[in-house]
Amino acid sequence: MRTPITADDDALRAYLADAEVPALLMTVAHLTGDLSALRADQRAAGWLFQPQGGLTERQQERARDLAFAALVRLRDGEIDVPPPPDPETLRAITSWAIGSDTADLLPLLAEEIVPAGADPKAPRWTKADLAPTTDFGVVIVGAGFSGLLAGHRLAQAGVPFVIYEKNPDVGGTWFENTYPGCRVDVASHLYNYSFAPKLDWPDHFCVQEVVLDYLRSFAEESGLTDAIRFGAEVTGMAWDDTESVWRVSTRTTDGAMETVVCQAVVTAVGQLNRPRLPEISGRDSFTGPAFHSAAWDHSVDLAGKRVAVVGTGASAFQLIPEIADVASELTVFQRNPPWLRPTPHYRDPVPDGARWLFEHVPYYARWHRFWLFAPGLRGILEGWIVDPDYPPTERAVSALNDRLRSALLASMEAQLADAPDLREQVIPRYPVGAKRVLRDDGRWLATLKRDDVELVTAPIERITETGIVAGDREFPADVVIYATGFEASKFLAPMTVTGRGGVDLHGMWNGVPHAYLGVTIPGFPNLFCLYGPNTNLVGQGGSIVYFSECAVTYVLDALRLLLATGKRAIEVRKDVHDDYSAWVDQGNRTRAWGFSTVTGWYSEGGHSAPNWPYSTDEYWRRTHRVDPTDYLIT
Ligand code: N01
Repeated sequence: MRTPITADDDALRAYLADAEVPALLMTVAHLTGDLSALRADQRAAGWLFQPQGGLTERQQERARDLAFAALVRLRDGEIDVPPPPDPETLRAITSWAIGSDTADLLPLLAEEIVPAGADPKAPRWTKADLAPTTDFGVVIVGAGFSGLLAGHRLAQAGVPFVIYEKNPDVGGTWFENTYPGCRVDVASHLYNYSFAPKLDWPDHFCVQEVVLDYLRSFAEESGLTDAIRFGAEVTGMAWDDTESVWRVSTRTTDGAMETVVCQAVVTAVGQLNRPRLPEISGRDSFTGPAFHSAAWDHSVDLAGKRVAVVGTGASAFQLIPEIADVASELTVFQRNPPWLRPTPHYRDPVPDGARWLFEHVPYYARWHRFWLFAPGLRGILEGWIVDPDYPPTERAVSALNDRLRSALLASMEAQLADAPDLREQVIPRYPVGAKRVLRDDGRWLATLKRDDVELVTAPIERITETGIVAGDREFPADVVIYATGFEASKFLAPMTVTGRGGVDLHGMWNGVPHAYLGVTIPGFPNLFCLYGPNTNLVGQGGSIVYFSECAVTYVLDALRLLLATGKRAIEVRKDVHDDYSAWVDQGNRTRAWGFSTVTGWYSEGGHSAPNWPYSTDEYWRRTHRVDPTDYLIT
């Protein structure tokens, strides 16, 4: 919550030195109502990728001077804190910031630029208003980011619910992934609920414990903890056509089984939850400790050990630099190298001045969030779109994609000047965006250059009792760590899910999962998925937390519809679902990950089950309200 400004002039100047200047200028225009601050020659032309939007020192100084004057007036009571911007002002400020007209984005943006404490996405109805006597309860599966959010919104609407969580704590992936170096690679200030922003994130990209603490505090403060059954895994659910209820089977950690009856189910089990161990011959013969990155064995002391890590995805990228400092030797087995996006402040703390600004300057945190979010609304997506006339290859899928490649390549080449031999191994041979682009502050390549670290790119042939064989060598190891990712395309596995007429969901999907807006599935009434099929963002800006908010808004609206009509079941029409799925598949086929043949979880077997191929605002628009004509309400 914001606290009043009492700082003297010198302190104000010092705080402003740490500002994100484009966001600061937007704040100044809003606070003062003087849009002349938004001069064409003060625009952040490099807004998509460059620090401070590419503003020169001179431009930044001018902006800080304006901000200083505005903060002094605010502190001295010469101006009041204004209401949120009217549509015209919102359009002027945001269009200026990103260099294109934002008229079509205004309803979405109006939810973003709000006073501290506002929650414009909260349901504006309660069950008590709509259906006070209807027996209606919801089971939520999972107490991670999405499940807690769903619980919070249902509580706001007065709809009874219970959350089943297989772990002994909240957090989901942020509880389970405790490997050294684990941190979020989406900016922390975006990686929280829009209505519960944390203004004092210690780092720009916070470590796992801090994200987990945020979720624990949220659960406590929202009163959700009592509604969570910890240590209880949902093993399956079956729709009862006669009663129009779901029968949900659970198993506790001590083996007790239970079946609960509810009117609706919300699954919030994540896409990246079930670790995938590689199918490599001899894997079980290794006699030393071996574990997956998402099930870290903290009882194993890596100090002085020869450690082998399989994989160079996002998890390996974070843990390898950490364990290189402890292990006596580290061997890294890589199939495909990652593209690296320069992010010099990736491991830096948020400077004191910036924290002060977040906590004291009205709306600054909101404009800063918009600034982080804006690439998802305009800009980034275009870089992944396949241009059939280009023509696309495994080097690049469009001229813009090739320019991105050149920029990332230049940053890598600069780091490889003293290690030319590594070049062949670490420069990807697939288009930028076909796999997750990782945030780079130089530590990755610096680690691979170490004398006690060896990068092996020969394919792994087998695992022995004492090490890993690749190419014509055996690499001895005391410990093997599998940073080999998750069963991202196996949605809702290993639960059994049975819908109308006893249809088995996994059988119906047959390895190709789809859901309308990632949320609803024909034949499976009153079942709602969060972070479901095709809702994973590929660097479009925004965050999965934002997508979950969109999906939860949609789920609540569907429940509103159901309760308001007095009906018992809401089910997406098959034709609507199928048309939508075809549209999403077509989008994915024409993105870098759909085009490229590189391996990875973005696209498997020629189909992308996880990814959303369009813009963030497209998802917002489609999930903002339920169109009743899309559904059968019976
Ligand atoms: O998993 P991955 P991850 N032999 O699937 C390799 C999120 N995340 O856990 O590239 C040899 O990306 C595989 O090789 P290849 C984030 O969304 C977020 O690292 O497929 N190698 C790859 O190198 C991320 O994208 C954060 O050719 C094998 C690696 O293992 C997602 O989680 C942090 C192999 C798997 O990489 C998954 O990341 C961490 C085999 N048989 C993760 N099988 C944040 O910061 C697989 N590989 C928020």
